[in-house]
Amino acid sequence: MFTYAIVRKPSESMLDGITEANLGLPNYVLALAQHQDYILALQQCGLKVIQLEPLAEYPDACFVEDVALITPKCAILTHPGAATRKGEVMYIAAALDKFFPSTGKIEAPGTLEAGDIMMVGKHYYIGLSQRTNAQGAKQLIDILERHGLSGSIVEMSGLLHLKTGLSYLENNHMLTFGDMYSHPDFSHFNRIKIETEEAYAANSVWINDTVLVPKGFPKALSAIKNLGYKIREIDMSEFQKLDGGLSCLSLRF
Ligand code: CIR
Repeated sequence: MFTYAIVRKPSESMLDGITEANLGLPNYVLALAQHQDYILALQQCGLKVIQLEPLAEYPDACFVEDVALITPKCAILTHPGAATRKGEVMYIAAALDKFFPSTGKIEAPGTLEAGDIMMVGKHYYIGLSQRTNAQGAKQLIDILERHGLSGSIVEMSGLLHLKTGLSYLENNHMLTFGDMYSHPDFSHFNRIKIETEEAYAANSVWINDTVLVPKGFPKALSAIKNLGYKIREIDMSEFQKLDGGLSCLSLRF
């Protein structure tokens, strides 16, 4: 169960965010409205939402999930692989200080973005991507093991982050897109296959028995409903234009 979420309001500079989506520039006013609805959805799941101020100098700073990993035992600051995102970390550190007496940290030459990390109970799967390298993953595994948790490295390709193609919905259920469906690391889960045209919905988020699902993906929606979850749809169109999925807009703990 989660109690809190941390989000960061998008800055107008989000128009300069990193993207390979080819969906055009986001509309800032619409993005703010979608972000407000995202916050409302978190609150409807029972979470207390901590809202951080926009950071104009960091266009991707609203994607807070990437700059820290919060576990029930510890918080870990990441070291983003994207050069323009490295500076976001000290700002999230300031916010986490209030909740966590000490935090671990990923250091160069390790890189890691927490969009590449999927939690399954006490185990953390870490995808190797353009943003997360093996040194970063190994550093994280060391920190996790010091806290009685575990981690393992997932080889993958063609995804921005591990959770771009994968979401754990608890109760052994997992959404999988593309190669992730047949990936041997996940063969023991009940894998739900997300179709190519609905790939974006592979990043959905379980929060206290509700699943937040991006709006506009009917097959994924009904597959998740069939698992017995309550559903809350959120229009994410303006964040999708920046390759941002549902999970990356919050840190949940
Ligand atoms: C980036 O490329 O870093 C941002 N435009 C999107 C980050 C999305 N993060 C995530 O899926 N965890």
